[in-house]
Amino acid sequence: MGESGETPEETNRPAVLLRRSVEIESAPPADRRRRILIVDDDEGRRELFAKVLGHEGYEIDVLPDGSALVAQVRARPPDLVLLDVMLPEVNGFELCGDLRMMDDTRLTPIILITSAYQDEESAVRGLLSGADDYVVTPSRLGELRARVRVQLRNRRDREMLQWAKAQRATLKTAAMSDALTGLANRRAADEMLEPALEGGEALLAVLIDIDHFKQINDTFGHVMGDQILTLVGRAIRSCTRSGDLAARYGGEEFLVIVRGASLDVAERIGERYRNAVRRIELPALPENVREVRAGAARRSVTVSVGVAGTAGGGVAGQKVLLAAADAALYEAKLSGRDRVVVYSRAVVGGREGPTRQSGTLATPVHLDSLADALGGPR
Ligand code: GH3
Ligand code: MG
Ligand code: MG
Repeated sequence: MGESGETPEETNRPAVLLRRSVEIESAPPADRRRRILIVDDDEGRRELFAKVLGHEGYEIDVLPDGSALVAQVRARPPDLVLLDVMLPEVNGFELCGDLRMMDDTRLTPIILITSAYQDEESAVRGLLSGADDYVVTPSRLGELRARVRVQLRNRRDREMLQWAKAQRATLKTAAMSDALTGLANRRAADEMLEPALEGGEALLAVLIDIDHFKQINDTFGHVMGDQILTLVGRAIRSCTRSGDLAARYGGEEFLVIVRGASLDVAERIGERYRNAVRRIELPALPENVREVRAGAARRSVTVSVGVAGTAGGGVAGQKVLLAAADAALYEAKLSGRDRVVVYSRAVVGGREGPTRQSGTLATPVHLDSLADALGGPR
């Protein structure tokens, strides 16, 4: 998917995809008709098994030997394989090993067919070669039916368990994601921040807020507003390193947690995000709002960025870190928007407050008063 030339529909994709995947996972494995593959060189027995198991309601495939086994399981994956031990050329033990090596059949139940005159050793060897069970035939057909049923029941239990696990993972992902942008949400950001700060990690909190977003909504409508939010989210994601976390932290506010970085690089990183958003091409507007847009003189989306860090003149504690980033963001808004302000306690003669690397402080904010106002730990 290219960054430019996208239609407004495409820009909504992450949210739609997320919702759809949740829906797909919510259907448990279907109680479909199970398919059994019988591999036996004795035609009479093959037909007998096919008839007995067909009566049980299973779909039956048959093969006289192992030569076409791989192609068969790929074309029509069985839910269970009934495998004769004594086959011409390649015997059942080896075929059993082959099936266990293939992704398609690694977990497919295999029942070996041994004849009454074969000894215990062949049953043991069969089980050790990867079979799940064996049955002595053809005399004990009731037992064959029961063993097939047990294996298929076990398989179904496994499938249900896998489905439940996948379901849980999907729900967890959804609970940690922002449906509109596909980024992490506030909860995910908080859950990442807390242990990182407790562990004393050097990190930056980069708070990014869209400028005049209310005006964008008022001028172009909420649908376009949402599309722009999605595009901003994508721009932010595109410059976030793996291991860092980009989250939609509030309505039109984003938080990036940059790990292993100190305030020395804060401004550069903030600028990276500011510029990424500046480069966004706005979606094509419907005819009737084009004139309004020209009148509104807003041809690009801009953001203000506040950065605070825990190392090199930084602060400690989650609340204070975020409040410091917020104070820096506030300063960026006050001093004209579309800019980056870094909160540093080191820069202005030991005074604490948000500061731009160049320029003067418009509103110094003291960490003490910040923490007091928040009533939390520093
Ligand atoms: P500033 O430059 O000071 O940040 O101005 P602003 O207009 O961006 O800030 P303000 O806080 O006044 O308004 C934020 C707006 O963001 C108001 C709200 O309707 C809009 N908004 C918040 N969440 C969403 C959303 O999910 N979709 C849309 N379309 N708009 C949203
Ligand atoms: Mg045979
Ligand atoms: Mg805003």
